[in-house]
Amino acid sequence: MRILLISANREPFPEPVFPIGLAYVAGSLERSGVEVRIFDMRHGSTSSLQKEITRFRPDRIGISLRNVDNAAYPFFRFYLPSYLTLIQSVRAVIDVPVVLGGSAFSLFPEEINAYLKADGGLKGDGEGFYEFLCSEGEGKIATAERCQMETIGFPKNIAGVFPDFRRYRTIGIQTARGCANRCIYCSYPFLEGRSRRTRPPERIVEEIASLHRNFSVTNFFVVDSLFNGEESHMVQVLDRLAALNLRVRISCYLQPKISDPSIFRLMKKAGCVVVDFGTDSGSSSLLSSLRKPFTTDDIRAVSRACRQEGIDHCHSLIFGGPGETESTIQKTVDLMDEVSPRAVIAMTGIRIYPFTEMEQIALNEGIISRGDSLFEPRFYFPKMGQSLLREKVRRAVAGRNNWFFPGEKDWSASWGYRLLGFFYRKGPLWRTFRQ
Ligand code: B12
Ligand code: SF4
Repeated sequence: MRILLISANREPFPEPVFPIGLAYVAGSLERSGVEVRIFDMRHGSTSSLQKEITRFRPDRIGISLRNVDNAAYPFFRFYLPSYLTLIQSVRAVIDVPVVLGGSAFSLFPEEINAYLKADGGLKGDGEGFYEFLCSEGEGKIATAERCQMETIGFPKNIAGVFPDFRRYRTIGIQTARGCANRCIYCSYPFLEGRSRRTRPPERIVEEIASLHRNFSVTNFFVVDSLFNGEESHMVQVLDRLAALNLRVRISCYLQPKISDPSIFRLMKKAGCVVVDFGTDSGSSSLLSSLRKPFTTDDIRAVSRACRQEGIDHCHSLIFGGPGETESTIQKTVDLMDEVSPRAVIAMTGIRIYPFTEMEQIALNEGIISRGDSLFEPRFYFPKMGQSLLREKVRRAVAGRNNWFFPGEKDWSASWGYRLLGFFYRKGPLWRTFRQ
């Protein structure tokens, strides 16, 4: 069987992201004896896709849909019209089943299948794609079994299967799936599961070492919702990486809570020199209303430890949770001033996802009504409303040049931003901010 996998994502902001989901799907198909290729719409045109389809003559086409929208307010972007154009251009040259997957599809399977008039798809882990196709699954929407974490991995020769592989300056690596926390707005536990499933540390480090040695990859991003979701597992991975002494640079998301600050020394030794903390707020009352499992003292402690070890870090915030007021906004700004990270990335308003507590809160507060679709993005704002919230945040942050608001401008269309990305090649763009 021949399967062509297409990555539909073209979004360049905040950086083009390597389609790691498809790399793992391709790896599992290859191990099942399928002849597989990946085509990337980020780097290819419609006509080059059509040429590739005519040349490869796949028996099935799998399309990976990562993003529904950019989850940013007020400049939100809805990507489905571009996916519809893509699927129409596929149908114009071949008549084989076109099957969907990816995080966007897992969040809104029925809506997306109907919008794109596709031949069904698989929600959740894509490692079960071959079994899904073999059980005549196309035409249906199925939920994948959670896969065995020791079986996941890239194809043997990723650059052969995926010719555009070398065009990515940062390659994703996954060490675990799932999150046991219950932050009120978060869709990750729905997407990956409510318990944490870890990959064997030796497999993760082998993957990094082989990408480094065979393809000269030096920049990696750990795509886990939280690299430190299970600290002891993260430490095992770091220990093994540090022992190999590879010349690699690793970035990751962490929750701002660590049992022992010396772990940051180990991180640095392992090459993990860029950290993005999912901090959300600097106000204790907001942290508890969002159900964050850490305190403002934890935020202080991790920032201090990063500074001591020379680890570049940023804090990602969300303004506008239930109970946000002028005073909680000010507390957050004060805490960021105190801990002084390289950058602060802040969203105002919270994208409401299905199956989250936020959906229920928004229903109770009359922000959405029962039966409303959340497919086209809807946002939660606290009682003060969106314009006053944005105004108060703007005023509180005035004069600080290390703060960045992704939703306040259509950055994808900004040439300045693209040029910055072209010249700056060592990790996330927020590292270009002056401290
Ligand atoms: C890491 C991450 C980032 C990092 C990426 C860093 C990097 N260099 O890779 C950064 C911070 C840059 C980022 C940015 C953004 N992100 Co993001 N990100 C994630 C996160 C946490 C993990 C994604 C990942 O790589 N997962 C690991 C891979 C292995 O999983 P996967 O892609 O889902 O693939 C599996 C399955 O989906 C399936 N599958 C995938 N494709 C296919 C295809 C077929 C045919 C089949 C059958 C199966 C299948 O199989 C795969 C293996 O099991 C997810 C949340 C999550 N937990 O999923 C959000 C997520 C994908 N991001 C999201 C968003 C919105 C964004 C941004 C638009 C935010 C913004 N405003 O800037 C940008 C867009 C960036 C871009 N250029 O596209 C949303 C998308 C949902 C939505 N609202 O549209 C998510 C789901 C988070 C959320 N809010 O729920 N992100
Ligand atoms: S925000 Fe982070 S810690 Fe909270 S549930 Fe989501 S992934 Fe887990």
